[in-house]
Amino acid sequence: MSSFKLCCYDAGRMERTLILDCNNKIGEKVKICGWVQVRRDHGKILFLDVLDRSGLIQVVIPIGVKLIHPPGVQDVVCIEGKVDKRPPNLVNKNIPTGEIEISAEHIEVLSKAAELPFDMGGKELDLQLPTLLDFRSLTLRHPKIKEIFKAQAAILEGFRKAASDLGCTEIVVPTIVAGATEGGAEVFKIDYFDHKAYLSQSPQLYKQMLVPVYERVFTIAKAYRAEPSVTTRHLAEATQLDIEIGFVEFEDLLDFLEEVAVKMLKFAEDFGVEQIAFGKIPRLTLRKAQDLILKEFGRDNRKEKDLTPQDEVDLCKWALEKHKSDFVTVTHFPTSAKPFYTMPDPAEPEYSLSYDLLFRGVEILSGSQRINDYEQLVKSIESRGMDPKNFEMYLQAFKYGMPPEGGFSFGLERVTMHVLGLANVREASLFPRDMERVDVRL
Ligand code: AMO
Repeated sequence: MSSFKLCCYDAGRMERTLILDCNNKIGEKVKICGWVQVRRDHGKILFLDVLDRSGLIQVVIPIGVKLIHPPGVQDVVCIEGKVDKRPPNLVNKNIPTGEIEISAEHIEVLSKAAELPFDMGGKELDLQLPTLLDFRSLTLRHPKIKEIFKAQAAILEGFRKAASDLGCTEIVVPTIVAGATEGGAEVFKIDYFDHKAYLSQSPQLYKQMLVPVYERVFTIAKAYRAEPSVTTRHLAEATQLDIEIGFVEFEDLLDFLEEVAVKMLKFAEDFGVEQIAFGKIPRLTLRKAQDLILKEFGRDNRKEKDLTPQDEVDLCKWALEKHKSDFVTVTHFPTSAKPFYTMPDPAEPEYSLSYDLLFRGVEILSGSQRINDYEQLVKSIESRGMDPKNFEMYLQAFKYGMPPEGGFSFGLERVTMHVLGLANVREASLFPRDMERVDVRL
């Protein structure tokens, strides 16, 4: 006799089987637990699509069984029943459990969900971005949205692997800091007891301080930018994937950054990523890149100190067409446009030993060889109107022996956005912060 009830978790019953493992249990009785994704009422038969961390399965609640409160969408359920093979004409080739279904015998609702503010059952979640973010803890459950952060987890794993392969030690650095690192204006001030402090704009200074300790380091760090503009590519809180390496020359750094980018993204390729063109990555100085923009695209931006967003798009178009590469490396940005720690090119000091990596039309990484000479670094800080006293701890690292060194930083959300072809960087952050939102709209 079948029994159906709405009740609390009953610990004495069967052990849970993961949904995907039901494929190996045809004809057996199982208990699955998960969320009701979709409910279909077909006259007297009720179908539920139930989802757990391993996958989704169709559950059939047979004819003749009356439920007083049939489970609804997003209810958390545990269902006991028999695993049946589906008739050949009802096989669903789109899911790994498409050849089976569960014929329910016992249903517990562990947690009842309130009525949803919108339909979550479709293949796509067709919502405007503000609504998608207003209901973030709910919309993250949708299979299409979940995929984004599975891909992001793979990017993180790929980065960690590539950094470890280079011999880097992982470090964790502070986000409460005494000063701005990347430039004065875009920094959040905080009240720190009776003092002023700042939220870190990047892990830059700390990763450099760790070079004399471990020689090669990496960190995955939060970076805070008080960006006053609302764009599709800027967040107020971003995640940076940083590497810093001692005993290197400029060309080595270019090799390393390209190697890490390729390894990291190859690792993520299996996670819904649009196929990436891994041709040999072209390298251009900023001036060569600007000449190319003039020649190929007819825009004269040779006086600009940086690439414009359209330049980045066009250079990537060119790289894909001519070099079958979704990446381009651009080097030698003007020294005056770069942070104080950037090494000027000894051959031409108004340009620096710096680089950006562009990917599918946007900058996903930047970095440089650093000034490693103590006196030169102090002068560089002073030349930008800053006080070396505010960098005392940082400067110690250079005073007591710092090899030639350099590094780079990827923006995790930008990488995620562009490998998946998302329209807005906010979609690539679990809980994005911008001028208008800290979870809720401000
Ligand atoms: P930079 O400021 O260029 O360099 O940042 C490195 C990378 O971080 C990402 N990023 C952002 N992503 C989203 N929103 C933002 N507001 C944002 N700001 C930066 C970008 C960018 O390429 N310390 C140096 C790196 C170094 O020299 O090693 C730095 O922070 O993808």
